[in-house]
Amino acid sequence: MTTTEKINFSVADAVKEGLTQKEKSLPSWLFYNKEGDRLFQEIMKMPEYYLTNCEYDIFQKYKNEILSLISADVEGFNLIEFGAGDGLKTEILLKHFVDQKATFNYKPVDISKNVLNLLQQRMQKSIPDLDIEPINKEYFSALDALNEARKNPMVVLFMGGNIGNFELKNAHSFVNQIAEKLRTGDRIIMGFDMKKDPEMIRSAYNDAQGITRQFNMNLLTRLNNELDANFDLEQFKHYPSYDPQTGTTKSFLISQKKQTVHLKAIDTTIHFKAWEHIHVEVSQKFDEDMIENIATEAGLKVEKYFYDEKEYFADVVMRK
Ligand code: AVJ
Repeated sequence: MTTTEKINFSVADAVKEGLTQKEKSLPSWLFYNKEGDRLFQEIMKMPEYYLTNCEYDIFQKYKNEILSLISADVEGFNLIEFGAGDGLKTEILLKHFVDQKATFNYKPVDISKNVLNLLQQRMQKSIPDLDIEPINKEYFSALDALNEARKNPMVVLFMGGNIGNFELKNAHSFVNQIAEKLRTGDRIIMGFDMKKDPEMIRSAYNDAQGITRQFNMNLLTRLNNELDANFDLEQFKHYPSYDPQTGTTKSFLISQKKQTVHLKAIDTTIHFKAWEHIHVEVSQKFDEDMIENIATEAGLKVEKYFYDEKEYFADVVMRK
């Protein structure tokens, strides 16, 4: 097999586009190959990564209130989850809903068939009475498919603070696009990481053990392996920043000297100036005004903020 036959073309296109722009960048979905998934699991266990427990605590504490809110005045509801992951947190809600004999079905949506299979196995084992139907589609086509058949209201779950990976203006348009497909009375439950002590935020993306550093550097290893590139990892450094004015955390890989990198599989040569950066991730932090603006622009009303005890994180219910 030749090199060009082996390469994954969506990775190739994204990398070529990102590294040949004036300001170099790589899309953050590139983090999540096998090693990236493993490192992200490690990140979630780090003492500095406060996000992990917040949503877990919120669901434990408010599962009943959440159910009351979404099941009032309806005969049943369709619970759609975007990017369900391992389902650990969703399981708390689902178990409670089933125990309370709520009328609903659960439709996890993901573009990875593997993720959906694992999730389905897990849920069938832990909640045998759950009505679960995985949808292996992109988010918006999944909503379209559901809209054709459904009678009951829809509740769209988007947890984990994943909305933070969008640049703020893209977060607005993402919520706008979901809301366009909703009917009056439908809801979105979305997890937002809130503004807090800047030192604390920066540590979450710059941990003492250097796991986040490895997570970021793994991007370069991935390009070396998949695109036959010759990034010298010693010559790049991981640098995260947090700007309290905008609430934006950004992660960069910074070239520590003038150097040239060749990506053989896509026949591309990239020149770096000394201290030139590659922008690799955004992690937006929010306050209530920002969330209010997102909802209002999309024609939604914020019904309720559910906070963890320290108010680090909010699961927000918005209604059309
Ligand atoms: C999965 C997007 C919520 O931004 O906090 C963690 C990803 N990146 N550490 C986040 C991430 C570096 C994470 N999200």
